[in-house]
Amino acid sequence: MDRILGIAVTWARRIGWAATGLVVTTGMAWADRPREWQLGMQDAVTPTQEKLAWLHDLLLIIITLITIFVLALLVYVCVRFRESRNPVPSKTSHNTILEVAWTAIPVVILVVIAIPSFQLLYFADRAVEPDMTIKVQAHQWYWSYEYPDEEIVFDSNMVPESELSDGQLRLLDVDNRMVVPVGKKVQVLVTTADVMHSFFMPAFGVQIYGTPGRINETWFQVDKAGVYYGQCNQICGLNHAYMPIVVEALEPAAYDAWLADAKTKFASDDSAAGRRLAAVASR
Ligand SMILES: [Cu+2]
Repeated sequence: MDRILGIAVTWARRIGWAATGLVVTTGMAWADRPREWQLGMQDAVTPTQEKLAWLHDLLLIIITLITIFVLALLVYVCVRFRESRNPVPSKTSHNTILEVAWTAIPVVILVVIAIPSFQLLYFADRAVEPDMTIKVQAHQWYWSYEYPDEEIVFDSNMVPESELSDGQLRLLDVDNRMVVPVGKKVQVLVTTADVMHSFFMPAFGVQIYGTPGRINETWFQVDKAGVYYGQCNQICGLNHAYMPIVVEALEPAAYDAWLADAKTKFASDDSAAGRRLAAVASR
């Protein structure tokens, strides 16, 4: 099954790449973002998204087989039992074996879907022994990222169209990226300072609501260095479309260098952190 899925996915990706017209991102490390005429999902860079893609592919096969089967039955019935071919209809109204089968088989199919589905829900829910924690706070209309262990906190605002520099993506690039080390389990705590928002990173398989007065938990582990793009995907007001998320995954040495720099640039002062907490608590 894995092999068949693998081949199907490889071909889906090839078609997707051909359709994008091979957008060239020269001089950049691996990056994933929405692409023109994209088919399918972004490439997985976390274990969660790998499992999500696998489940999606499995469901696609199951639903395709069911649809073909039902369509074939309908066509057969329309042709075989049309009035000219079958002028005297049968009065049959019960068939025990058939009725047991069409109850039991769907149940089996649902169980086959439910087992990996629940496994994945629990897997994605929370990090077991995370390496680090990042607090994500949503605002109308930007994000702030806090690294409590490193005592840094900073805001991340979209780069307006008029200020885009070469290679920056319209509506997707930000002034300050969230930066994480490759291969480390990052616990993510999400909340909001005002209305509901949602932290959505397609290549990570992460989508979690920021709910006023609550802290929601999720995690990711990026296995490939690069720049990844996401967006708020809970309608949160006028500028909902202008609060993108950019996460940069760096190799450990580069991450340490970023951290040293960030500690001087973004040192959290207690009054600002206190104000944020008060804003959340007062909701
Ligand atoms: Cu939002």
